[in-house]
Amino acid sequence: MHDPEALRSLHSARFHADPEVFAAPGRVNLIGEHTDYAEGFVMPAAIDFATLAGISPRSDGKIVIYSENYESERVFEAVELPTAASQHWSDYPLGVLAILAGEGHRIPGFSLSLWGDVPLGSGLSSSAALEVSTMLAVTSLLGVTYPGPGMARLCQRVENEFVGASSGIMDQFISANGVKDHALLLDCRDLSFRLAPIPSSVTLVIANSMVKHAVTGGEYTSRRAEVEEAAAVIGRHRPEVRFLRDATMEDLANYGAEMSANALKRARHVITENIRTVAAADALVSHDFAELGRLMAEAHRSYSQDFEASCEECDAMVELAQGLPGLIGARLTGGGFGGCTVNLVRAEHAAAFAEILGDRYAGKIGIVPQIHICHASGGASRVAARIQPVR
Ligand code: GAF
Repeated sequence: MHDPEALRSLHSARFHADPEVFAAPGRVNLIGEHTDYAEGFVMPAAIDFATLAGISPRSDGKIVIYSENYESERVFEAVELPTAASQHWSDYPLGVLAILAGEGHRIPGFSLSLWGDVPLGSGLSSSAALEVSTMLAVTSLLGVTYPGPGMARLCQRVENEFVGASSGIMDQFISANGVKDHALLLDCRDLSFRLAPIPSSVTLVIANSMVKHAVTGGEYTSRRAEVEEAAAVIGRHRPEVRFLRDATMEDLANYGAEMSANALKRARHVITENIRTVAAADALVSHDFAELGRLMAEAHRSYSQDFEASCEECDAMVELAQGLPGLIGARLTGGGFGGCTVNLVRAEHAAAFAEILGDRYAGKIGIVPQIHICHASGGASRVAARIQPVR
């Protein structure tokens, strides 16, 4: 992660004020894809890529937001903030302000600097990191504290209500509540979770196919609609089933013929994925890596064939990892249609694994991938306090 002191210096030089600095991580999901909005299970870990947000108050009633990544600044009157998205990077911080204003907070003037190293559009939740870091910074300025799960819900509302992406709770939850050296088995129904330690002998190797993915795009939304269609069909017969979390394979055998062919396949993925995700947490906790790898392989097949959310490049990245020394399990991670694969790899083999996988992928696909050796990190926090009085 970038040095918070560097963001502090940048902020001080730009705004002549000393900021408090907050960080929120991106995430990788080990297993449990498109299950969060079906009130099911996911098992993500926060990673050591993050967005940093530096904030200091202003007395002129303006809100000035600077992104170092985009080298772009936007200026607003605190009393006249935009109420709709404009397909701009600033939608995420502005969405945070809109949701907080809707919660009854009066938003004062401030300067905000943002910098992040979560690769954009790679399925590693750069947008959740941006929302959560901004949320922490602004609530700290307001003198308000939200518990981690509540903050995650507010940030999910930024996506759903302001940005216009119909995403679930996973990304914001893990960014706000991640625990160093652990994955979280999260129950997306009540947000309870169980910690699954990732032993130091196991490394997260994240391989970026370099195919861009977008949650705001049509594919994510249409998959979600198909999942909901399947739940609605089952619910006509069993009204207690409102989400696929409560559906079974027997329901699909009984009522699948009443669904569109796509809804049936999507439902098969979600129902089996929930079972695999809980089993994978047990396998990780009990160090049964053979079983964990088997479940990840099955999850990838289901995600690719039933959910049809992979692509040729990501399938190749998973395929090319097979048989490499140290591999425990590999699958496409995140919202799908591009982005990254997650590879659980024995630590002593991680560097060689990354190199060989990169070469194999470049040779086959003709694109040089970015491959990151990551560790499970802690969730969002304040990383630097204000040290000088504000001028
Ligand atoms: C994206 C969404 F933002 C998450 O809520 C989740 O649905 C994921 O895709 C798929 O598991 O990251």
